Amino acid sequence: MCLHLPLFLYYMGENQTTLIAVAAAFDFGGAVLDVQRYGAGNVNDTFLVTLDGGSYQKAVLQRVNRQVFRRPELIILNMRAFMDHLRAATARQTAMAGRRWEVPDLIPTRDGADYFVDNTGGFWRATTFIAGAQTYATVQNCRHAKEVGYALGQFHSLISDLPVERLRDTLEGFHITPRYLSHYDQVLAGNGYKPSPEVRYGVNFVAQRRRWAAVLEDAVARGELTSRPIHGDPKVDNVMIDNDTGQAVSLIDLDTLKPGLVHYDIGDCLRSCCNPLGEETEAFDEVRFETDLCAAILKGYLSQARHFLTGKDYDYIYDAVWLIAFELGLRFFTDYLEGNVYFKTKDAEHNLRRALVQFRLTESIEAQADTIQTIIREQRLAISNQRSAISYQQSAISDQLSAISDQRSAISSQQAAS
Ligand code: GN1
Ligand code: MG
Repeated sequence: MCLHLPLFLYYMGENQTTLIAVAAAFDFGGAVLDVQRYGAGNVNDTFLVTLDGGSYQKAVLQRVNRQVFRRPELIILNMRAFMDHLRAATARQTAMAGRRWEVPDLIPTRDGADYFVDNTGGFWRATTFIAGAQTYATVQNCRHAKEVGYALGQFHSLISDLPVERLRDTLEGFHITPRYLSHYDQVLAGNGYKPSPEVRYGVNFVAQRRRWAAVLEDAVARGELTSRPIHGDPKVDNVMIDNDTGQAVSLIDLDTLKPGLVHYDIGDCLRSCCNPLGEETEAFDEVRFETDLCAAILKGYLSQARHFLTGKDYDYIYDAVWLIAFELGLRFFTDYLEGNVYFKTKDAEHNLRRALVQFRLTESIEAQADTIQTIIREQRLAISNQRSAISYQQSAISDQLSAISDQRSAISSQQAAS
């Protein structure tokens, strides 16, 4: 049975009937049985659709937050550009790697469009569900961490030859820390906040570190780092792990796939995965950046990313880890001071608690700066040693080939002479 419900139902709020009616706008090829909230995104609303036969058993339905993404159709354009590029590349690379890798695909509406806008202006899109795999809110162990790193490396590697000009800017200013800082200054100047001890701590915290906020943007201005296609949000929750093999099989949530620095992604992945207590913990004093997890993630990441990273890219990895943790703390803190207008919250203090977690994490990164720098240096050295070993072997092979060719010509001159 297929459900076709009138659009006025959308005005009734977000109940089953409403959601089923929205889902019925998409061409799943089967009847919609159920639509349930899914995942724990801080910005968009995500639902899992269960279907009765047809082309899919399950699908993911999302309502894009239009307060955040002012032009959600750009997200769709980027997803299309990405998928067109990836189809060929994924087939090539997974065949080479001999392992599963999947990309969530857009499911069209019954009218053949890539998205559906409801009567209230809600912007919906549906994507394929990746079966037999799940995401985790926190990293489970070093093996999991290495897989998360692999997923980001695989993603970057697959899009490293997608011309960045083909991607639109879906979220202007995203990860440009100096912009978050000037917004914070404006909010703070508006002084509509309670000067609690936590707020005083946050204000001091930001004041002591603000001079480093432009570290990556300054490197861009000097021409040391350049814009490339990025994921934008490679936190641990966005990496799908195969239930049987424990291997990463997809990096989902493509809303912030756009031009940026790979450092935003590397920093975000590390700040998210090396914090085993997760973003939502309230055990602030126990928040720690785990360097063993950091080493595992980088190992997984570099196994795929080594071929496109430049020397300058390596130079800024530590700064990226520090900066993105600081930046997310600043974003949560600003949102708290502004009255929680950006991130979804459970209560009025939720963003403040999240900010404290990221600030503690930043302090832990600072306290272990030498260890983190050493991990990066050692992995960089191992890759460069492998490169020299390969180039040594290549030159030995080429010497042997020229010796063989010399012998061949000597033999043929002897034959010609006799
Ligand atoms: C937001 O919506 P979600 O959970 O995928 C945010 C990210 C943050 C993340 C922190 C568009 O991602 O930048 O790192 O929360 N996304 C946007 O959990 O701002
Ligand atoms: Mg996201």
